[in-house]
Amino acid sequence: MSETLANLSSESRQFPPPEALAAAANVKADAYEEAAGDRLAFWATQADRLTWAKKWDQVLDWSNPPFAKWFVGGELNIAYNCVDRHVEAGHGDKVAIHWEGEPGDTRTITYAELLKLVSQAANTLTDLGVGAGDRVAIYLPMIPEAAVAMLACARVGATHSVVFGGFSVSALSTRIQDADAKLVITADGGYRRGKPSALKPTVDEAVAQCPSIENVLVVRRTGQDVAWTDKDKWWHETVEQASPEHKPQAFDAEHPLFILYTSGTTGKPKGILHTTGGYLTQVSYTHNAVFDLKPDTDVYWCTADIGWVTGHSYIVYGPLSNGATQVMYEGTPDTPGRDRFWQIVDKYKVSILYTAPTLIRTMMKWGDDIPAGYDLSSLRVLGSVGEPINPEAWMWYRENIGRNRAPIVDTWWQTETGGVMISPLPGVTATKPGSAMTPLPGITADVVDDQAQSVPNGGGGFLVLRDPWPSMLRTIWGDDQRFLDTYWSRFGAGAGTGDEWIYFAGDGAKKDEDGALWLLGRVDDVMLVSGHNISTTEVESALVSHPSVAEAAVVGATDPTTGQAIVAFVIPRGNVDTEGDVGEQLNVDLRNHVAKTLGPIAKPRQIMLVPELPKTRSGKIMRRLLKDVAENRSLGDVTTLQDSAVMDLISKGMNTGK
Ligand code: 6R9
Repeated sequence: MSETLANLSSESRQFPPPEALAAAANVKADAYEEAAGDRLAFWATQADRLTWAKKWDQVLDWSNPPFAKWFVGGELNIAYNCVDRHVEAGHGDKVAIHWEGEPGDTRTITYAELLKLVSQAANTLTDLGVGAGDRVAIYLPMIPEAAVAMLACARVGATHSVVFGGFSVSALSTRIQDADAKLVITADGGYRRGKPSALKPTVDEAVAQCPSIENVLVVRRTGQDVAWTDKDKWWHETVEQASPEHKPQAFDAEHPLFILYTSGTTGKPKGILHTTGGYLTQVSYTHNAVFDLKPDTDVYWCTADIGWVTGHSYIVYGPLSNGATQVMYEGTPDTPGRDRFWQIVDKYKVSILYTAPTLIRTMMKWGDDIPAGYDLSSLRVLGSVGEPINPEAWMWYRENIGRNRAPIVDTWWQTETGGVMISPLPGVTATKPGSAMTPLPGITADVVDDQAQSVPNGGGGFLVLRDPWPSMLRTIWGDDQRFLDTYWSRFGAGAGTGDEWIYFAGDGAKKDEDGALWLLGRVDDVMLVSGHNISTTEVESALVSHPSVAEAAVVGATDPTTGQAIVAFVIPRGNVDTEGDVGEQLNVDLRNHVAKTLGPIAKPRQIMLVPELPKTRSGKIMRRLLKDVAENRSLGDVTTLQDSAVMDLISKGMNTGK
């Protein structure tokens, strides 16, 4: 790369933590010093949050980098830690999950009931010949059985691979084949956008191509008709009839817990492998620290899908290991109305809300008056994850949802990191809108140049992680070489330039004058305009700061004069007129607005006003597809797209120049 990422925008607003929250916070400022003093001792202390059947002998074995072993010699059962021990401690009647189905049906599941369900499911897995070392694919909607299935796998030592319900036949079958799974757990369907949406036909087609699958366990959710094969078993005829007694067995700290596939931009999906003791230690610690969870009084709600790592770490393993009471919601945010989220917050008195920038921007587009109609006074901590949150969206979240009271934690992490790595602490950090701020205690993140040299404050470059952390990925399933090549060969010992092993995250970042970290998007998406590297995030944030804009995505398209030119796709706010001359004028205004905010080099060549943007199921904008449109190419792989009709709309608009 010719020069470090251009660092164009600046932000001076800052919000200190509320005093009462700071005074009672689970984690205070001294945690940073404690962890900096002796990092391994710090993580050993956090591992004591868990109940171990056998204590470890060594905190970290890094003798064969970058293949880490944490809590060597330790043994534990994850499901025991997430369920049984809370019941044993007398919290059996406490609500674990307030589940809200999309059509309005509800279920309340206490920890004692969860123990029964998980034990029954574990017994069924054993009956079906699934045990330690086997792989199970889970393809379910957001119903409690999704969490139960994951915990049951963990309980018997089977490694789960959750695939987003709604992914295509080919996405599902390649994941089943790569992991060589024995069992699929699925449902007849789930509810999305007000109607039942079938899952079973996709599984049937996929399983036909996957000889490794011996059985398919089917939850009846919608009651729709399903075709039946001799591999199929109903959940209610097996699990719900099984014995509720199951004795958990302890597994080694490095026993494989799950594989989760990330698609990346090219090539076949990478099966990210996580193991047991280090993973649970870090997700439990970070869930407690970042959200300041008070298990006796908080009602926590993470709006992610279980098919995303956020659902694994911050719906299932983090919250349940901490004995939290949480809300789980099946459906879409606009069913039956655009107020569904705020109605749920009000109904369950949610106190901690964890959601994604894409949803915040969508809510912004729908208008301030929708949340204004609800009592949101229960909310005390707000979280964001998945993409950089534009300062404008951050301020909207703070004012309209947090009512200028609740601190926002913008949490940076990845499937690969397992748990949150960079985030404010709600009782400690004075936050800046749009910044993930600083690495958590026990984490060493840095921003470096091409030569792996740390950049000074005010500089930009590549985000890296310098020391191993407990919930780090252990490898890419079945492909150690790809693990080395993707994450460890760019800098440091993996590249033969030093003794240190440096993890390359693939994100661009900058340090501001105070050393706070600002994430700038994927390095692959960085645009090179007349020799300047410009981040997609900064141009998008400049666009979103215009009062007419709800959401924006920018890409670099090949250009004969500048190498690449900036093409922006913009969704206007709900009330904005985009017809005829008014639309033309808005287009000119927006281009000028970016030039004024960031400098003339960042002025988009072209702006497309569009009704929607292509997103993954986890809400990330798929810039790769927009680039195909901007460069007039046929579209690449669309199998992980949330709604494939969106691309037709955008391509049509592009061709007619609208
Ligand atoms: C948890 C998750 C990882 C990529 C990551 C980065 C982006 C996630 C972010 C963020 C800026 C944040 N990302 N959180 N960028 N600020 N708070 O999203 O995992 O699906 O593997 O994606 O998401 O680009 O590298 P995953």
